[in-house]
Amino acid sequence: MAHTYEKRQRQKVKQLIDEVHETNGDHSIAKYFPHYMDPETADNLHAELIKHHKDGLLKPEAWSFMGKSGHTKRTSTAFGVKDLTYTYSGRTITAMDWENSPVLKQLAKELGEKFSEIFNYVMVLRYPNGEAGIRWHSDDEGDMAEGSIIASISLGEARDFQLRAKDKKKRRKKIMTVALAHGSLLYMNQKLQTYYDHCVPIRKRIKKPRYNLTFRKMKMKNKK
Ligand SMILES: O=C(O)CCC(=O)C(=O)O
Ligand SMILES: [Mn+2]
Repeated sequence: MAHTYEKRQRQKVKQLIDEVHETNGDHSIAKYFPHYMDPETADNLHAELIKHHKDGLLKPEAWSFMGKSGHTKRTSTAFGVKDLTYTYSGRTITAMDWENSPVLKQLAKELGEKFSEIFNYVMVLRYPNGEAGIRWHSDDEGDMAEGSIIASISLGEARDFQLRAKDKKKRRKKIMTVALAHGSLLYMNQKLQTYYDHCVPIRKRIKKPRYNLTFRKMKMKNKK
């Protein structure tokens, strides 16, 4: 059973990556590492994130749209070079110093070595259940350093992650979906953000939380 599931996941991911390569010609790259973390390391990191949540470090994100406003079901926070900011969808998330989360600081170092990148910021998102998602978007904001890749780690309940070409003519098979597993790593290069959008769709049958960490390199001028 688990074997069949794994096989299906591998096929889906292969399809996702092949399609990204096939449709690009612009060197957009997504790579998925389903077992990046061994189960014990993943569980320990998950426990650490639950602790950050219980300590009240994650906050709901404000939104306003066409005269309406509210808060997302997701909560978020960030760690990194102290006071480095990231503004997206009209809200700014300011990093707490890495020293507030030594585990994330260490992971930033490891991932940085793996991908030859200097990650100075990690955004932490918590989806309390499948009622929370993130709409179609790309992470191509001006705050990100030129050429910065994103290393995305998922913990807790697996959630579907979708990719589609921004260019409607290139969408052909439309949407690529992969369920991001506990302890997995998704690598995205910056060109992927230029040519593709991604989202985490709402899945009402999912009742448990999921955490997502996106390690990024921000422009250093973005300090408060
Ligand atoms: O939760 C995810 O896997 C994606 C999160 C995301 O797209 C973002 O933080 O920009
Ligand atoms: Mn994103």
